[in-house]
Formats: sequence, C-alpha cells, structure tokens
Amino acid sequence: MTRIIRVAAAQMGPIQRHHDRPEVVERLIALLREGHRQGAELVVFPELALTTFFPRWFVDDIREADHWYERSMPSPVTQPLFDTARQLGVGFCLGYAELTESGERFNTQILVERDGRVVAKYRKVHIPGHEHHEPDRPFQHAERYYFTPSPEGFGVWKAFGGRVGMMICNDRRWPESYRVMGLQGVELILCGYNTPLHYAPDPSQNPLQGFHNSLVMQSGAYQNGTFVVGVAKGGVEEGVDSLADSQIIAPSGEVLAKTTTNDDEVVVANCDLDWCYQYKNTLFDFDRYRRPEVYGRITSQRGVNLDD
Ligand code: CDT
Repeated sequence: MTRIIRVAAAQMGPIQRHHDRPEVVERLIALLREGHRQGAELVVFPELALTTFFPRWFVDDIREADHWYERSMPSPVTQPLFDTARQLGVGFCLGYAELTESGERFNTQILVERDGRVVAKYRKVHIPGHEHHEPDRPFQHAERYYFTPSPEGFGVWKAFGGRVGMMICNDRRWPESYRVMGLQGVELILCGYNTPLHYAPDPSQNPLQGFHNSLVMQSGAYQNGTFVVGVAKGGVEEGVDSLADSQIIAPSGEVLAKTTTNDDEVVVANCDLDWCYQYKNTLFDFDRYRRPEVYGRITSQRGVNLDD
C-alpha cells in the first residue's frame, strides 16, 4: 500500500488592511478549489492567513488590536471555508491570530482533516521581532508585543495517513523545531510564513532572504527525513515587500514544487511518505547514530556560555 498524499502549497499575495475577513475567506476558498482541481488532498495556507500582518504596527492599548484575532475556529465568517473543504473532501492547514477565553494571544495554525475535523492546533514557539516601538525602523515587527510564545512545543499528529507536524515562520530557522518533531517520527511538516524582505537589524541579509528560506527548510527536511511544506504570504502588503518562494521539499532535501509569483498561487506535489524511510532508516537512523548524552546543552542552556 502506498502512502502518497498530494499536497498543495496555497501561497497568498498581500492582504491589505482594508480587506475584510469575508473577502479573504473567498480568496482562501478559491485557492482551496484550485488545489482540489489540481488533485490535492491537503491544502496549506500561510501564517496569519486571515488578516494583514498587523504586527507591523503598534497600538497603545493591545485591546485595540482585538479585531485582528479569532476567538473561535471555525467562526461564522470562516465556516464557509470549512464547509467547502468538507464538501470537496480536502483537508487544510490555516494560520491565524488566536485570542483565548482567558485573554492569551497566540500565533496559531490548525490542521483540518478531509472530513472537516480539526485534528490539531499548533501555537508558534519562536516569536521573533521586538516588544517595544522602535521608531528608527521603516516598519515594526512587533510579534513579541502581540503574541505569547507557546509553552506546548512541537507535536506530531496521525493524520492524512502519516505523521504530520506544524511550525510557523520563524520556527523554520531553528533546527530544534524540526528535530523535536523528527524524534516523534514526523513525515510531513507544514509551515506558513510572512517574511519581510527588509531585515532592519542587519540589512546585509536582505538579498539573502530567499536563500536562507530554502536553506533552512531543505536542511530541516533532509536531516530529519521528512517532507516540509513552506507557504508564504508574499508581495507588497501595506508598503512592506515580503518573500514568496513557497515550496514543497522532499526528505532528500530536493525542492519538488515552488511558486513563481508573489501573488495567490497554488503549486502541488505528490508526497510519498514512505520516501522518508530512505533517510530515517539509513544516514539519519536516530536510534543508531544520535548521541543525546553529549547534547545536554541544547536543553539546559539558552544563550551562548563563554565562561566554560
Ligand atoms: N513571521 C515571522 O516569523 N517572520 C520572521 C521575520 C524575521 S524576524 C523580524 C521570519 O523569521 O521570517
């Protein structure tokens, strides 16, 4: 029995501030239908796929930002996406800002099975950017003001006939994200992102954004014997240009499909989950070759220690 799942990376172009939720949900449904037309059983949307990337602005009182967050999922406005997906028998992965009943704010992604069940919720672990307004920047990246880092970490769920994990944007730059899932046998990692091309703390990195994006996801896929699906919200959103380059990567590290525009665009690939074992059972046979007894610093220490 093969375990081939056809996956779609449903890249989005910009969502401007004045684009309301119903309009955005219509775009998501159009992308979902396009994924289905191309034979996909799973359609992956970007990080914060329902709104503009609002952490580029500060508000004095965070409650002024409540309208960017979802209090339930599905909600009346997102229900048509869930209904269409169930009718088509297509699952999806969706990123959005979550405001919990107890008032916590997370950067969240959910995984919905082909029968419409929400099978998993992941909340972003690595929250990049800054907490306070930095007037010298051309735009803000205030995720650390708007989101609490997840205390739950990285899970892996049985879904779509395999073992599926999720991460969100900045998580993809950290090898620990992949490895924690790799140690749970992950076969397919789904990752939405919003990556501005301008990086204020070190603009020499600006021309390398596409290179770094591919570098980390291809390495993470190869070193853990897993597929990785990275999906952007790209293009010029509220004057900020963001990386597109959505891609589907094999356990070999090879790119199977990649977008060519920075707008709404769907690319698909057949992901044979058994391919993972050519890596998991050979070079990256963790049980045989890993040396956790000498990796203690990875979990006991956060920053660099120069005193030892
Ligand atoms: N959304 C997100 O995590 N973006 C970051 C931008 C760089 S940090 C300001 C990223 O890692 O792509």
